[in-house]
Amino acid sequence: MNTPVTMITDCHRPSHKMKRLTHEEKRGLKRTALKLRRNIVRMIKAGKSGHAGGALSIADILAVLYFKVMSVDPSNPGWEDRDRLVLSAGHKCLGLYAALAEKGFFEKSVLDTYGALNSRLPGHPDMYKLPGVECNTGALGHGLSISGGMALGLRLSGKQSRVFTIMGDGELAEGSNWEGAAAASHHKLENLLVFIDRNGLQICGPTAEIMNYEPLDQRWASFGWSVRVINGHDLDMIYENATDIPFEPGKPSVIIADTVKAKGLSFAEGVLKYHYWKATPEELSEAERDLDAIERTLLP
Ligand SMILES: Cc1ncc(C[n+]2csc(CCOP(=O)(O)OP(=O)(O)O)c2C)c(N)n1
Ligand SMILES: [Mg+2]
Repeated sequence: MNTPVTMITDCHRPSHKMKRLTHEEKRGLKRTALKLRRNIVRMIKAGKSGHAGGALSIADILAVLYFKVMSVDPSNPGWEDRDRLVLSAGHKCLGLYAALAEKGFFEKSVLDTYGALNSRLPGHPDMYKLPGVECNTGALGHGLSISGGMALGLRLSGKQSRVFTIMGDGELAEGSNWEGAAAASHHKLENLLVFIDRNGLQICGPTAEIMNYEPLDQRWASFGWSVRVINGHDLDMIYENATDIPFEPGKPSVIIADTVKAKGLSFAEGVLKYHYWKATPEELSEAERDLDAIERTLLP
């Protein structure tokens, strides 16, 4: 592809709009991301298994979005002027549940019902069961088009609200995404920001081997998007770029976030089988030890 790429790698683009985290804000967000990872392990412990890998790889993105970027009100989940988050890769829902619970959309004790019959936390998110879930996802490849519709609707209603969408790199194999990408660019959806969680793995192997869509930056740029590539665990980069949309006037924005699947659990990081973790008691103890070790690095 010969399309010019507007990509900025490890972005620190000088911009009058670009905001920065203070030292204290960053420490707070690190603690929040750790809490999200603890919530994810708590649900796995309750349900004995679940899609942990992809939930853990987006924990830092979710922490920054819910705790520093998005305008949402847990006491009024249907507030018309809220920002929306669409978890297109719905199987990563343990990450979403972890963030919504931490933010106060529901009691944390609900996390312990994961995997139980009639739980409000099903294996894929259900907006009719849980406040804060914006739409039902799980069948990959639908969230981007839904997000585009939301973003267009918000603009037509004169709202300032933004739509944040999280997709998996394996999810990009679904052809419907590329219709959604073309439509978002056609409609110049400046209020739409997509994160691609490029953890390099999908359900049954490396994304590049199962269905290679690289170079992602050029591909998205060729669809008319403004593209940036960042380290998806770098809280500063997530914040600075997520608060800088639209990256270019008249275009939707996409962040390709390089992440590590199952980030935070030393024995599981980048290991395929933790896409869906059937947890043994020993692994759960090890996970807690790993998270305790992270916590010690955050002590004052
Ligand atoms: C339409 C559809 N086809 C297949 C699946 C089964 N499936 C669940 S997760 C997954 C892999 C997704 O990989 P990726 O988007 O990279 O997510 P990750 O877990 O790496 O974060 C697949 C194929 C699905 N959920 N929906
Ligand atoms: Mg993946």
